[in-house]
Amino acid sequence: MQRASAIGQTWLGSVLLALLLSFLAAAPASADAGFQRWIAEFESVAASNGINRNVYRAAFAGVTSPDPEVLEKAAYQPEFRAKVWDYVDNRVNDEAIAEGRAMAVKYASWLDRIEKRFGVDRHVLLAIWSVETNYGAALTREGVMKSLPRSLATLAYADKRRAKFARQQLIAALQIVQAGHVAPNKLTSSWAGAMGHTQFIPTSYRAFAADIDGDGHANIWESVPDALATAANLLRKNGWQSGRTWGYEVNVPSQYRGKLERDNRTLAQWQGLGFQRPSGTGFAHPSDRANLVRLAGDDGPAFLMTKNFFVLKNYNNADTYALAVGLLADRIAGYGGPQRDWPRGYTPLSSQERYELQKHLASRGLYDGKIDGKIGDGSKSAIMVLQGRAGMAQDGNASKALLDFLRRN
Ligand SMILES: [Ca+2]
Repeated sequence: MQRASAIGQTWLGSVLLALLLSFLAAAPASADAGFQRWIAEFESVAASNGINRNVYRAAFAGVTSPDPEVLEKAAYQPEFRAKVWDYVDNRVNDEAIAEGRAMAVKYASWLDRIEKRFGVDRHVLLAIWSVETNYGAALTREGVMKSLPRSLATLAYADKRRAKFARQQLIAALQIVQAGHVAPNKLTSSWAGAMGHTQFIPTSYRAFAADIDGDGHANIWESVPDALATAANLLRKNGWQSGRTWGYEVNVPSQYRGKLERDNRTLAQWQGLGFQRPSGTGFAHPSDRANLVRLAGDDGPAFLMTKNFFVLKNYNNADTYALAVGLLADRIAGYGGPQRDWPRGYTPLSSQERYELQKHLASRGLYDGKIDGKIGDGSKSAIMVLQGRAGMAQDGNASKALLDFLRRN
């Protein structure tokens, strides 16, 4: 998602937030006078930004209390520091690849038009759509998308660190409503204000929204073509190089183990140093410049990252994000994955096996989260409890050995 950089939590902040959450939980939902006063007062800020009173009131119709779930999510701190392969495995897997290929067929003619207009590779757009909302599935999943006015007003009112961001995004969102691009009652977003199939925050929507289906509105909430075109426009305006790959895996000559990290050279120069491409992927020109990136050290795959990798980071400023999008795009396009595996230290599971693992954990009463084949904190905690009971090392890994153990016991 397009978002502000992560905001650290202090111990004191967590305590205050916990107190606030318990207060919110205790107070009747309809009786938050402070919040209602905030909404009433912010109307003049909106007015000074050109927002019409009727638009403002329609957007806040029925919003009377902060959303405690928004504050919970804002306060959430991951229990485990995700390893790069956990992050990649959860996003680049057989299910996401198959769905991406199906979507490439379903939206082929729209993707032709989007590629022609913006010059951005269709497989990259499909991969972004997958990573952001699982091809739109997250938009209709209970509790994921919320009222944008309520969510951002909650952050502006009760989350000091995000208040400025929330106020700015709220104004931009109201401008989008006022321009008629979305009805006030359809203005939904993630808890942090990311909207639609490709998760744009309101200011990014205003900068990059594209209407490819030609109805006069960039409807990223309901029109897949508009959402993909908007993502393409963001990449193009940030310097996407048409017809070029984002990067590719290389074999690192032994004398350069642990060396040249992030060095910038042309691909011809890299080749001259002995860096070889082990498998075929997208096109790059020998004069293109690239940085050497190893996200798991010398024991994991190494990549030469070209300009488009860094353009992808405008979407979400994390190497792991851009890598997952790039790898998924390659797989949807029919290329293989990295030849060198991640140094997981265990044999990973297929998507089907991950579902099976979660079902085993649920049937033992250890896991009550969603059976979605994604190994997040909930699944990892459940695995660790199980490992503890079975006298195994509590590494939380969703391994083939663990699944075999569950099948036997
Ligand atoms: Ca449209």
